[in-house]
Amino acid sequence: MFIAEKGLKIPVVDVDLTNREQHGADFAMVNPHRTVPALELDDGTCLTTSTGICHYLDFYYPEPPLLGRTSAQRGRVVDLDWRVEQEGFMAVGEAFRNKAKSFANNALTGKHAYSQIDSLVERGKTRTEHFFDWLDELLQDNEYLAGEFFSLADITALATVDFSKYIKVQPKEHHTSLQRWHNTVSARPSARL
Ligand SMILES: N[C@@H](CCC(=O)N[C@@H](CS)C(=O)NCC(=O)O)C(=O)O
Repeated sequence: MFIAEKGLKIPVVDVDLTNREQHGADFAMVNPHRTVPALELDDGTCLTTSTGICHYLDFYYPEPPLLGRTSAQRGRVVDLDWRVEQEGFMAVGEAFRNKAKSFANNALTGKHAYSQIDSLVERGKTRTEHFFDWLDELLQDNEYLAGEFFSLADITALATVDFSKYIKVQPKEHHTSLQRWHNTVSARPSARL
């Protein structure tokens, strides 16, 4: 979504996670942490987190700005993006990965085998509900997460809210600001790719 918002064309190589391609020798050379996305730079080095990739791309292609225009805006966007990833994305992941059979020995990403912990399924769901409460409150006073402008924090939050359908936790009817924001950002052409 970030790449589409920037209007960039970057060659994409799909990694088949359902067939554990991220654990194969080829992908381990790209990203030893075994997660997607990864971005290979012209000098052959690789960036291995969405945060690193988005900061890199924003520096080279500043328009349209997706990390804010001022230092204060940038600080706010990065602040929010980190919180969304930690308290939203990781919460959904906690509920999802500790339940899905395909993750029986990979409850955490990466090369080490971590077994599932049943009680983390419910905890992840509860954390996701609390995340939605927080998001709704934030969006009562803000059109987008960081204020009047669309940013990386909105992209991470949209991915998180959409991911939450897999753990059967969705924004509630009373989350009217969250629903309004979700409709707006989902309607962007970049969200439909
Ligand atoms: N935003 C994080 C997310 C990384 C992440 O959790 N990626 C998942 C897909 S959304 C993955 O690669 N999973 C591999 C696996 O489950 O083994 C990052 O860029 O590092």
